[in-house]
Amino acid sequence: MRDKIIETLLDNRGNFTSGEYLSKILKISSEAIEEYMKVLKSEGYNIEEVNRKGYKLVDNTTDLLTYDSISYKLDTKYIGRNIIHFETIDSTNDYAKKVALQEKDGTVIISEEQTKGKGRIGRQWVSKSREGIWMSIILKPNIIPQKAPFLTLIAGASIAKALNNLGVETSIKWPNDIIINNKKVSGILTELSAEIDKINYIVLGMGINVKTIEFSQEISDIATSLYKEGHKVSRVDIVINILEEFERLYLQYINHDLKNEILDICRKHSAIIGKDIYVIMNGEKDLVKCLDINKDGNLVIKNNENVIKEIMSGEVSIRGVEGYV
Ligand code: BTX
Repeated sequence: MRDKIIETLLDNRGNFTSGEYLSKILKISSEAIEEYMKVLKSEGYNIEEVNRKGYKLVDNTTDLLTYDSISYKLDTKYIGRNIIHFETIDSTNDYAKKVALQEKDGTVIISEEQTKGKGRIGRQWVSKSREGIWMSIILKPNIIPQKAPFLTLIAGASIAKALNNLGVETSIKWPNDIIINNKKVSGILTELSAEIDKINYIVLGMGINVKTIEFSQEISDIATSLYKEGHKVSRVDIVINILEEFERLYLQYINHDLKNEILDICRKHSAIIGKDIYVIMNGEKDLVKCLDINKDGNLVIKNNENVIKEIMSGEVSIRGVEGYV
């Protein structure tokens, strides 16, 4: 019933829906409608109520990242068909790992805020309430564990493509950052649970800064958000686009081992191909030239002795010669 009320308000977005109409089509009393409205308001929906006109969803709360707001327009087979939404949580990746075995393949965990958002190798990911998209996708593909790191590239490609669909140009800093204006607008954290020859589950975490205007001093030089760069895009639309793009590219990869479109997006949007970059590995920092991303998704570089090498994603960090990219 709750879902039907939201759906009706969404169908009538921007206009008032009268209580009488709701009680007629949903076949419940106007008192019951009032009770449901109270519940929805307590969940964070901003519902305007005007005597004799009825109820209207105020636009900015159609941007809550709930199952109802997202599933309303989502066109996927199974990625995001089950969404678990929190107002606040420690980390969506940590929660996803706890429930991965019992939840369906393709389940999305999403939270308005993370109190312990994680980056790679124990780093922190700042995830303030309603300022961005903090979500994790639970995946159980029937592929060998060695093929799992490529999923980070698929995630990066789908974020870049999704933002591009919404009119935002980004670049990808291999393997796991999305960049605007030389600053990080999004990061990806892939975690894997596997036996030697079998994946139990993969948790693909994505953080996207959408509405933040002021970043803390520690990250203000390297972080940016869509709003800060002048792109006022709805969080719901971003999530829908990412899940749709991700499912398409992911199915190509796990079902048919097709990587071309993914690699094309990663190369076309690459922030580092053709540039001199620092590769930081095990505390060592080497200046190299970045040549390409190869068919396995590895970075091809030429070191200062002119030797061409392949670097796998994982524990490497990349820095630009003159700053973050
Ligand atoms: P990373 O290790 O590449 O980046 C983390 C570094 O980025 C931090 O050390 C800090 O310098 C900087 N940073 C921290 N917060 C932000 C921010 N909001 N925007 C830009 N830069 C920042 C990248 O790790 C992977 C991040 C994944 C985050 C998602 S959110 C949903 C999921 N749940 C979870 O706990 N993590 C993932």
